[in-house]
Amino acid sequence: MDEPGRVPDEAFDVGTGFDTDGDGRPDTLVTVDGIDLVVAIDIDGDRFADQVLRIGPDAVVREQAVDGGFVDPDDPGDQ
Ligand SMILES: [Ca+2]
Ligand SMILES: [Ca+2]
Repeated sequence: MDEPGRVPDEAFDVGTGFDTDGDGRPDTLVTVDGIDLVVAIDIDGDRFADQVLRIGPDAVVREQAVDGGFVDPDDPGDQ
């Protein structure tokens, strides 16, 4: 089990999500992580989310880095 309140590091599979652009393939997954609403969006059609937005109870939208190539290389997480 993952720790509660924590989104797994692996890519979001949006295959169970919504098809928002009508091309027949799911591209957007909406889920809940603790008190945050998480919206995962697949942009390039490979079924894995390229953009993940977290919307907190304060309605502030935060973009979460996704392991898919556009994570900031200066991410201080390794320090
Ligand atoms: Ca689609
Ligand atoms: Ca993708």
